[in-house]
Amino acid sequence: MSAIQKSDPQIYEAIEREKRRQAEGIELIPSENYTSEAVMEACGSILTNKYSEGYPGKRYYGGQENIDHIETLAIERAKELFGAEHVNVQPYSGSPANTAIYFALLEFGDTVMGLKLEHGGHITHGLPIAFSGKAYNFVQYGVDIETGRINMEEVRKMAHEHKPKMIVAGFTAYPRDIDWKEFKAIADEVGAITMADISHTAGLIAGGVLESPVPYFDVVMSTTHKTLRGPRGAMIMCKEKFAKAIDRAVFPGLQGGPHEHAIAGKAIAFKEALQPSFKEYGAQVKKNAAYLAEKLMERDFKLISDGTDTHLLLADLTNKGVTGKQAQHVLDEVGITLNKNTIPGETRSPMDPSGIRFGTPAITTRGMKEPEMDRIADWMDRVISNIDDEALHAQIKEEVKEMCLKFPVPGIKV
Ligand code: DSN
Repeated sequence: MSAIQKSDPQIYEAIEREKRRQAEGIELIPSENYTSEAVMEACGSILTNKYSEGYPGKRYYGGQENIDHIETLAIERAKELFGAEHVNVQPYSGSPANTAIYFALLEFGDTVMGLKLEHGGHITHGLPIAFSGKAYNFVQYGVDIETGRINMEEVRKMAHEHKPKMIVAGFTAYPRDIDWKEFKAIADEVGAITMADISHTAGLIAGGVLESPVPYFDVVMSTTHKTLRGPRGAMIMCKEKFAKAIDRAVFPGLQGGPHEHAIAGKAIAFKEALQPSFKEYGAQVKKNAAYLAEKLMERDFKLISDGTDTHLLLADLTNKGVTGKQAQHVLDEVGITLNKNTIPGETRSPMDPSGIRFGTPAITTRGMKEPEMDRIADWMDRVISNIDDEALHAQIKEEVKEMCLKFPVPGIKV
């Protein structure tokens, strides 16, 4: 980083501080991870200089021999990793990818089913104030408030009543595995297109520890930077019959020049995910999350759905007498980062909700296992149960830092 240090000391200092924060703290935000040094090198490479509108072999600019090779490698590796018929690796991120899918396969005003945001969906799954909710007639299903799980009979009933053109099954705050086959069966009963948003679980699916929707669903998209551990960005997989529509919707429908530095990073991440070690990673992410859930429930944490099948946990803190916002703030102070989150049946505002959302992808990348989950559960409990005890917080902050420094973060030398 000597070039940044010379040319822009303010940015340099901020990056150095962020490096320390990442190295010395416990990252529990379930959508975050530590990508490899190889991926970061690609993202910071000279590929950022190139324009390459179009697709491999069909570009609108010259000088594409290397770019075409890189993008083709990314596509081929993604196909192998997920067993997909067609892959588009150009979406800038998850929201543009979802928007491109709707643009490709729906008309404005069409009826679509998606999970409510406050029950674990996403803004692009039909939030009324978002583009998805304004451009399309989203009918939103929820989870059963008692069990915290999706009630597939409810989904079936709604599908038969509303006859959606598309059913979206995708989640940002749902801790349980998804019954893809049942979603597909319901969609077939009403003639709906199936779309899966596996942004959160793609790494676990690639690692073989969660079932994949790819064999069943028409379209499956994912961000590439969460459990998949690649660079920021997204990808769309689909059945061959939708390939042309998806590609046209991404470019020129929605985007201009693809970010080839990020696409090179995606290609590298897909290669990494094809290695046997990635299966071990996926299995440990899941084991760590289940163990953390167990240790927190022993300490009277109320987890939505009483546990997790994935990397993600959602806790209702009402019985602990603190809000999600307070917990996020006080845990931040000791170096444990997670996010406040609404819970199913939320009665508070999204800015100060009842819950917290957290998970194990990033800490598992550092090599943390069950003994560390035990310590994390203990620290979370003591901090949340003593939110005004500054002396305790200072002591825990030191303990957190000491443990973290034993588990290196890729690309950060402390
Ligand atoms: N922002 C992502 C998450 O945190 O889950 C979803 O887009």
